[in-house]
Formats: sequence, structure tokens, C-alpha cells
Amino acid sequence: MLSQVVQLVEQKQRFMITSHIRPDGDGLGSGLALYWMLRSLGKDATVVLRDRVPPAYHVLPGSDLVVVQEDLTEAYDVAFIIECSDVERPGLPSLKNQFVVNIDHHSTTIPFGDVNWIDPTAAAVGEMIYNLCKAVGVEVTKEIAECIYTALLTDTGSFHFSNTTERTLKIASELVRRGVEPARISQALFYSYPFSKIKLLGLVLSGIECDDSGRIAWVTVDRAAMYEADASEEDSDGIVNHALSVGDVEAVAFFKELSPGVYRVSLRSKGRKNVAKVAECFGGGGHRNAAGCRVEGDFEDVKRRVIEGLQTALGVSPVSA
Ligand SMILES: [Mn+2]
Repeated sequence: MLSQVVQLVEQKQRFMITSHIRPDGDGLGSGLALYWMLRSLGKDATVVLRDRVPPAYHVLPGSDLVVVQEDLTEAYDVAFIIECSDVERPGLPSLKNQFVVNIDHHSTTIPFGDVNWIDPTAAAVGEMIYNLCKAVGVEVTKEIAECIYTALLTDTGSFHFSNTTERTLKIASELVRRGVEPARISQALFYSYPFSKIKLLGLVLSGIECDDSGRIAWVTVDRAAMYEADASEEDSDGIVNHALSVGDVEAVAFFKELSPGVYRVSLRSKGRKNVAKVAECFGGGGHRNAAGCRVEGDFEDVKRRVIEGLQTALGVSPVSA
């Protein structure tokens, strides 16, 4: 509940903020916005992540202050966990000994925190942090605005996805009024890729396939493509969205080989087609238009099971994948 979070922010002094492994724009943007908000109130705050900040997000104020650690080395009054489906997701084992506040906008999250603030109507956790700033009376500074704007921009697919509401755009407008330069943020996030990322994108997209209905497509990244493109793990992020740009395609699966027989599966859909339900069948989660899971097994078998899950979700008769 927001009121409980406000009370903790007002009464406690030492805060720690984290998000999931392989941090994204919402996890980082919301986390750093919360950091700046707490600093404005004169509180002690530290952002701790298991993985480093991807270079694209160095544009975020405070990204250089993020502490990258395998685990926590201190005790805090409150540990904020942003955008995580469970307490394991940040990859910091001793988090479970802390007083945890779970902040998320995914409907599939479980209430693992001592306090749980879940708002599935928010386009991004960034929107929730904006509301928190208002609730505790902190002025939205340029730093806070840039962090929240990044969270909104990335989680809405540059305001393309169906989670983009009037409220999202109103907040974005307010953030621009507070000093955000949209072109500068977009330039850093979408026009500053390493060569290897575009090389990998080409290799992967040239292998795009779809089922007989033409409504479900999939792409695969294997270790050979990663090697050929000389790609980093981060270079494969976002490829899934390109597959969804085919007109007739309503849902896509992105398969990434993590190690032999282990695949990370990212699912995306358009409109009202729900891929979170498919991810949940494999022990993953997410929201309606963007979800993910990890599946183990023989690749052809993994692929068939996931495609069949998507066919069921879309009401497509299961024909050959
Ligand atoms: Mn999010």
C-alpha cells in the first residue's frame, strides 16, 4: 500500500534499493528516481545491483553511484525491491533477512515483501515512484524526472504499447516540463548501439519463422550467432520486439540459448493477446504484452511446447510449428 510506503519513508533513515538481475530501463530508472527522492529528504540511500548498469543507461543521473555486488554487506532499515516476481530475482541472497518493500506493477507478482505495493494499472514502476514523490511532497527535480522518463519510455516501448495511458502521457509531459530532453534520452537509449548489436540483429532476424497461421512468429539466438557477431549478452536485448513488427503477427517468442539445453524465452504480443499466461505455464511471469520464462530441454521440444502455448493463448488451432 502506498500509505505504508509513505510512512516508512518518513520514519526510517537507512534505505537500500535493488531490482532484478539484467536490469532494464524501469528497474534502473525507478530505482534511481527513488534514490534521488530519498536523498532529497536527507535519507541515506544506496542502490545495489547484482549486475552492472548496461552502457545505454549511463545517461541516467546516479548510474555511476550504483553498487554492483554479489550480496549485501550491510543491514538497512528498509530494502526496496523493484519489479521483481520474488525475493530471489535480484540475485542478492541476504535480501531475505532484510525488511523488504516489494514495489511492482506486474499483476503476476506474489506478495513476498513485508510491505507490498503493487499497482497493475501503472505503465511502469516509474509511474508509481512519481506518485510516491507527490505523496511525500518531494519536488520532481531534473534528476528524478530523467530517471522516471526513462522508466516510462522503455516499459511502454517508446509509448507504443497498450499500457500507455492518458496518465502516462500526462506524467511524461510534466517530466519534460521539469527538464527532461526527450531526444537526448532517446539518442542514448536507441541510437547509440554497438556495431555488434546490429550485426546480431541481422543474423537473428534473417532466421525468423512463423507458424501456418502467420500470426505467431519466433526468432532464435544461439551461441554461434553470438560468436559470429562478437556480441555481448546485452546485445540480444530487444530483438524480440522487431519480430513483432510484422503486420499479421500477433505474438512472438524469442529463444536464447543460455547454455546447452537451457533457453531463456521472451514473449511479446499485440493488443489484448495475453502472453503472461503462457510464461506462467513454464514458471515465468510478466504482463499481458511482455513476459518471459526459462525452459530446459531439447531445443526442438522447447520450441514446440512454447509455440503450442502461444497457439492456445491466441486461439490458433495447433498446426505444425
Ligand atoms: Mn516495469
